[in-house]
Amino acid sequence: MTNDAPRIARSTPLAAGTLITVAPTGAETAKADCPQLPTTLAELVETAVACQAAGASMIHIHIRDADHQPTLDAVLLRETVQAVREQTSLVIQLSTGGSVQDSLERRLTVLDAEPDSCSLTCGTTNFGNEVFLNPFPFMAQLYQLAREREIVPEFELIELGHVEGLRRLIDTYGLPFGGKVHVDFVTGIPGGMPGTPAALLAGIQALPAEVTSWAAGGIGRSHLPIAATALASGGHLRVGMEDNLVFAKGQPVRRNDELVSRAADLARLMQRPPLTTDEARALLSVKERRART
Ligand code: KMH
Ligand code: ZN
Repeated sequence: MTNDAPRIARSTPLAAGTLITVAPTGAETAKADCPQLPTTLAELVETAVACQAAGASMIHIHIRDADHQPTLDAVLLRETVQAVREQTSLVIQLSTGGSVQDSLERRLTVLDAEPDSCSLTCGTTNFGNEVFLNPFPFMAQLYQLAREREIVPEFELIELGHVEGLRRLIDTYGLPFGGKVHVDFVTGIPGGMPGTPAALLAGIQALPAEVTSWAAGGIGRSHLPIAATALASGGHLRVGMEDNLVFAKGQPVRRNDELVSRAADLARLMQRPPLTTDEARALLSVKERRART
């Protein structure tokens, strides 16, 4: 035996660091059921600051109105982007998925708020008892609009078949703004791909060659096995109360930064420490929109 590092055959080159995205709010959980969910602008900004300190470098934002209901209000979206941009250096990603009740037209208007990034789900899917609509013409419109506005899309894959939606977008329209293709597997949604290592590995194998980075998150109790599988397979992480409200058995999540801290600890254990926000910006090729001081 020598002290040389063991030679391990790898099918996926391991990324050096880990992009940790926090999805703090979502559109599905009611404030009344979960008072610690950040739904006001002040709560969201405080969450963003704490999550950056804990190791997050991107935030996936859904906003709520004064009654804590999901909204795509244009003024509030702009205010939110501005406030998070002033208080943190996180990559700001706005959800274009909204809630299942939002119209396709309204979901396109999210880009008017000038985020760094936007989500783009690569196909229609069952979503619990609902249907989350993403017909190809809508995906194509969002893809082209994002490129026109110099916004980097994150391609959300909820079902295995969504890799084909992504492939069709790239084949038809070419690469997105910035030239990078970043994917996020959202696993474990009832009706989507299961939150299992086997399903995630199948998804990774099926990714188009143009993909430059990928992340994964698991809904509910699948979040830990999915995080461990992603880290071991060269992927990045998404965590947060949009996806998971239980920290451990009998222990509700009290704050989003608890989930980010645990993801950061896992990433460091795996020798893939959290990326800084500057490193995340470079990984995703986002446009610099922050005011120079
Ligand atoms: N709330 C879901 C219907 C996204 O943010 O782009 C859609 C969603 C995906 O959360
Ligand atoms: Zn979302």
